[in-house]
Amino acid sequence: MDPLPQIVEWPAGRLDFSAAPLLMGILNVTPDSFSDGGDFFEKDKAVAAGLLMADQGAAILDVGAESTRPGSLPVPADEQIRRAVPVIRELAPKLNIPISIDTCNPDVAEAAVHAGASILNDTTALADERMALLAARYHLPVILMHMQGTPSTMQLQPHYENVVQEVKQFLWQRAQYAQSIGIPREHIFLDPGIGFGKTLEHNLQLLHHLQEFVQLGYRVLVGVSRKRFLGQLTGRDHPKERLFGTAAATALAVAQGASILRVHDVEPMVDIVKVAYAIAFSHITPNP
Ligand code: HH2
Repeated sequence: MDPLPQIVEWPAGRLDFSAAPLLMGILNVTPDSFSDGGDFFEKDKAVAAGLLMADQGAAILDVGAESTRPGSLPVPADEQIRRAVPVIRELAPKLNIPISIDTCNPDVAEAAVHAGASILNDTTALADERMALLAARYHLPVILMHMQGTPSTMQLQPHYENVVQEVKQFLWQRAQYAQSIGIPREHIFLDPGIGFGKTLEHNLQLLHHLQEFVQLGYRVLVGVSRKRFLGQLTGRDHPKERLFGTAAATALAVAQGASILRVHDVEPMVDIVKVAYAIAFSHITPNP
């Protein structure tokens, strides 16, 4: 397969992969996200947090208005729009990095795009055809994530014969589908969906074999930040105590070729990504 271009451009944005993997800063405008629910529920706090993450080195800002933590229920589209759109509308003109919208609802996605978002982060990998058509129509990059089940029940009894093969096959098929409706390969990012219908063992298997996902020929995004499997390994019950666990998993994902790391704590992860990437790929990122 041809190598992917270092610079990925689309009408409303651009990502430069030439120096090092990129950080996606998480901005949850929710009252109930698993680690930062309520922290950025007010618009002004959310905008300030977004600007800070961009300043700290985030290359993408991922705005989400619906928690997908285990056991959570869907948030109606109009409520997601009420939460996310004012924040995106205010942030977009102030940022020189793209905003992604973390939703599987096409109405939310379209409202977010009209407000200034230009990447679709879909935890259901374009299960709703309208998401795919939206991405194709506006030439938007898409993040295709794997999830077994739905957030409300996904952690009850996750089961796979071979988690790595099954998740890889699913993502490959979704990527083929995305390309078949006109989304180019460099606009497709694959994500194994750490914590989405997976036991500790499943998460570790996926992260251990991450390189196999990179070998599918698409860029890979990984979201380990503060997640429960880190608490299971370290005994740290509070998500905000999982910074070092996040750092270890992030560094090892970088070493296996991940291109985008979705994180809450942008500032420390900048250094972690640089060092991990330099060691793994003998690539020195110039300091500004
Ligand atoms: N993880 C979460 C949400 N969205 N999107 C992608 N592509 N990959 C992920 O791993 C991922 C995601 C869960 O984390 P967070 O947004 O912090 O929590 P919540 O869903 O409770 O808002």
